[in-house]
Amino acid sequence: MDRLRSAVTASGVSRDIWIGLRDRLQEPSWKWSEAGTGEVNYTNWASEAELTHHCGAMSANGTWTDRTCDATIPFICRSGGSEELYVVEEEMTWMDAQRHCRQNHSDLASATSPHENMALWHKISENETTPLVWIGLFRDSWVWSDNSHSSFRNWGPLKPNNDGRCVALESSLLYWQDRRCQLKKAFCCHGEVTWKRIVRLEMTSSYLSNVANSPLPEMILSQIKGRLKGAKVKIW
Ligand SMILES: [Ca+2]
Repeated sequence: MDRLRSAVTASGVSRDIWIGLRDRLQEPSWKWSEAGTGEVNYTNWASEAELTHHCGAMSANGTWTDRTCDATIPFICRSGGSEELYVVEEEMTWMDAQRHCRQNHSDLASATSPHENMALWHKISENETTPLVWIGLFRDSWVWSDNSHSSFRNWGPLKPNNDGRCVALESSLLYWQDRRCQLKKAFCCHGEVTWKRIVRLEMTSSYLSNVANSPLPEMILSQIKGRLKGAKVKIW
């Protein structure tokens, strides 16, 4: 997000710009809020058959349940690297809880294995007044155009508001919002950095008075081209 902001600032574009996230119009899939967690493989749903909402919470017995994301309940954050878990008893919506965790810790905690799930459950069980807490589980149908699995989302308040299936970074550079894909906007690409180096080679001959009229330069050039065959070198 910081690199994106720097690139947009450097470009001088002061309107909102397209980023590579779009709605794939398919069944939403579950993801973890924490970066680098990839697809959700391990699950611990109390009942998988009746999942209808878009945000995930952990019950007092360690199983997961889905809730509408606007529900206000306590939540559990993780601090990056330290593996430390923090239960925040203040009741918030899932999005506000995510924002709180990102600002004060690392992110809403995820449970990508039985071991991690146990750790979250133990932490939550320390306090009997929190029967249900938000964990970093959410589902959406947004996908990145480079097919990466990043679950990083940076929606502005009350976004997405379902008025478009493509995503733009707002001109404030703070948040994303959904916009109609037909709109024409500046955009930002990413790719590998290509380094270019130009080498100039000058040759002089002490025994040919008029090199330009001799076949020698062509012969030397074809020898060099032969040696550099296959290398990404342009000779002119
Ligand atoms: Ca919108």
